[in-house]
Amino acid sequence: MWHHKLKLYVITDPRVGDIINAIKLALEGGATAIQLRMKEGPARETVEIGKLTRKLTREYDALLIVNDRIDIAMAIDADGVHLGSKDIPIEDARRIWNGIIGATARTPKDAMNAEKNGADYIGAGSVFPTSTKEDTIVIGVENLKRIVENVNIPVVAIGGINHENAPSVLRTGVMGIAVVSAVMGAKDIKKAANELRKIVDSFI
Ligand code: TZP
Ligand code: MG
Repeated sequence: MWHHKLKLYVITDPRVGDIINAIKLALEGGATAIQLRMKEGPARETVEIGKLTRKLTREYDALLIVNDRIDIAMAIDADGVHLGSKDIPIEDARRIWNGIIGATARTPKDAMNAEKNGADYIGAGSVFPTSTKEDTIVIGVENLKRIVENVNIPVVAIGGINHENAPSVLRTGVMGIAVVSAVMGAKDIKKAANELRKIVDSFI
């Protein structure tokens, strides 16, 4: 089962210069999943980076999830795709994609709908304020817990999660934590991933 690979879910940051090197360091440190999140730039570039990421994630036995783009997920043989409210609806994605489908949710209602429509996991947040994504709504740990309690599929928490607040997030019963800055924004990416992984391992 792939669920346990949601533990430390590291998302790429376009602000990082050498994305492939950053991904390698995150995997060395103990990331169990990598999400390729490239909102801008040509699809061709995302596919190129995606193929290299596919090789690396296989080497480290980690999941590869593509944000937004089911076509790119297919082209690079990713394990999953992560879909938000403006992306292809889950039920339509399911007709053309046998892999993992993750769905974003801010409320238990969103999460229950996503589960009903065929999502395999929920990305819930933003748990805390974050400067990585614009226009996020902060839901807090209490609402995160309500989401976890209302679905049967695994929940990954996202948004402003770092080494300090990770324990409070992990106590809600999530299957993992998804981070951008706490790993990709660290001076020592490998060390940051390794320390977060240790925290996650002490709970899950
Ligand atoms: N979706 C909700 S919050 C967020 C995304 C992609 C950004 C999370 O980034 P960080 O740096 O871990 O707060
Ligand atoms: Mg999206």
